[in-house]
Amino acid sequence: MSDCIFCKIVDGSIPSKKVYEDEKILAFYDLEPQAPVHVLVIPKEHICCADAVNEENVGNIAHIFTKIPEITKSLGLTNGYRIVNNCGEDGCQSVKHMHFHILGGKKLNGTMA
Ligand code: D5M
Repeated sequence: MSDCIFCKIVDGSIPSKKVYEDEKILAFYDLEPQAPVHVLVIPKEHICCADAVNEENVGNIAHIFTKIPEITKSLGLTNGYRIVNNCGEDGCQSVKHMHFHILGGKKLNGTMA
């Protein structure tokens, strides 16, 4: 999508600090970190949010989860981490390209909302 900032990160027209990339997914540091380690993992395909996951594109999302152990190990997150996905207005999703926040590097607080 031409006006999507994460699609622009995928095509290289907006720079990012990459931590992992393959043909289906990209992981890069969040610009506004909310934990000592804060990385976003996205499908390269533009999927707006969890509401738009279907049988055709779910392989890209599944692939993210198969790579998260490798990505988190490379980030030194050997004692756990949190995965967050915000969806839509009430979920406070600000970038409308599906992404998973990986947060860690300290004992995170226990509240979810
Ligand atoms: O989270 C969207 C996240 O995306 C938020 O934590 C900031 C981050 N962000 C926005 N622009 C960039 C760029 N250009 N690089 C890296 N990180 C970025 P949400 O769940 O939608 O609220």
